[in-house]
Amino acid sequence: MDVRAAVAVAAGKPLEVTTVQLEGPKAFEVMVEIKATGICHTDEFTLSGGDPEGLFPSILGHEGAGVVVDVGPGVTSLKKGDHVIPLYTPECRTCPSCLSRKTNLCTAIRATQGQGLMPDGSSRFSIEGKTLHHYMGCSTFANFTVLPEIAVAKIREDAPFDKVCYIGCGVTTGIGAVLNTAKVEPGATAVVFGLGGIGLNVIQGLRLASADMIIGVDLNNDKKQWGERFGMTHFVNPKDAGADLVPHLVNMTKRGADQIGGADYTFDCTGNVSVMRQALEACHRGWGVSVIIGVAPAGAEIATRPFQLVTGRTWKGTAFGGARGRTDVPKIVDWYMDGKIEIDPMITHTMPLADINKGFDLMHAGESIRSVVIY
Ligand code: NAD
Ligand code: AHE
Ligand code: ZN
Repeated sequence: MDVRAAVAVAAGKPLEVTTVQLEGPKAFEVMVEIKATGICHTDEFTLSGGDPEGLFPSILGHEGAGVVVDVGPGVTSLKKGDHVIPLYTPECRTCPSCLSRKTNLCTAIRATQGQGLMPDGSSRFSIEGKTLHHYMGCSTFANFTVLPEIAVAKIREDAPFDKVCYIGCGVTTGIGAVLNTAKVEPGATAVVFGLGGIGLNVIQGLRLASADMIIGVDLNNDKKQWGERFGMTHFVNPKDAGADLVPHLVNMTKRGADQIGGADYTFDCTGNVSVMRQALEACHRGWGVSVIIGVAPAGAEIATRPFQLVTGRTWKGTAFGGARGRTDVPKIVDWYMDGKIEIDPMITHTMPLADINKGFDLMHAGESIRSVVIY
């Protein structure tokens, strides 16, 4: 069938909005009509050419919500009409990773997903007979897409697509990094580097976890009021602290009889490897935990003195906030619907698919928190 999609034709080029062809779902697959999709910094990262797994031509997008319109043979957990969120981290519940209970990184279909293909090794998307690659197993920059059944979370029907699409990546990643990966305890001190679509969700996760001191760090002073809106208690612009940023943060986090300083938890939400080092080194000696959320371009590497780890700091990373999508995403939708977490104010811009490149422009200009394409 013909569908409308924004095609990533080559690295660094604007998306081309056009008609492409989509095959129906095969065994254990479903077709979903995407009603809305957020634009995440990771889409920009791949489009820029920085992603070692980036493939062109492809249909990007991984932060969607929509309705199941067709199911392939063998599908048992979904039916036509179900409201769903696509999952770039699937949850098969049978692979060694799912069964380990130690990770959310299901390995059932990771190899083909990284090749831009469905689990049977083929693509459902094409244009004039030429193959188009899927992206992160989702390809939500198309008004219809095909997904493996294990990569779909069924959600309640009263949740608005144009808001809960953000749970498909940014909300779950930020809040999950706090609750699942760092396991922040009440009263903790925390520093969040980068107050964009992810960092603000880390901040609201820290508020949910009852952290005491939540320091936000961003180069853009406009982010101060954004951070405060979601629970940030202090703001630092690295341009003001200069080379002394780490000692400055360590000093700020000295409390009571503890004159060593350093945060209990820090989070990198920038994808900049120098910031990742600062985040680790701003952690408290003996117990500080630093969580890397940002994704860095091909060739980038992190560095620190081993002494930083010898003296008890822990460096961790998280994908999709450690969330098991089919289990956790419906719960996070409930949290939103019950008013436990906020989404609406972070969706600063909406646009039709035809204007999707404006969403990328707004991100580059630092003017948006989240842009959402509404189909
Ligand atoms: P964004 O562009 O909305 O926000 C990034 C923020 O970082 C901006 O406010 C920017 O001003 C700030 N910043 C940039 N350089 C900085 C520096 N040197 N010091 C302090 N602040 C700085 O991006 P986003 O959507 O919030 O995504 C953030 C990162 O998280 C990206 O790298 C993205 O690819 C990654 N990400 C990872 C996961 C995951 O599962 N691990 C999920 C989603 C996004
Ligand atoms: N393909 C990149 C890595 C990109 C990456 O780390 N992606 C995160 C999600 S970012 C969402 O906005 C992720 O899920 N990682 C786990 C995985 O299996 O990809 C590269 O560097 O090769
Ligand atoms: Zn994302």
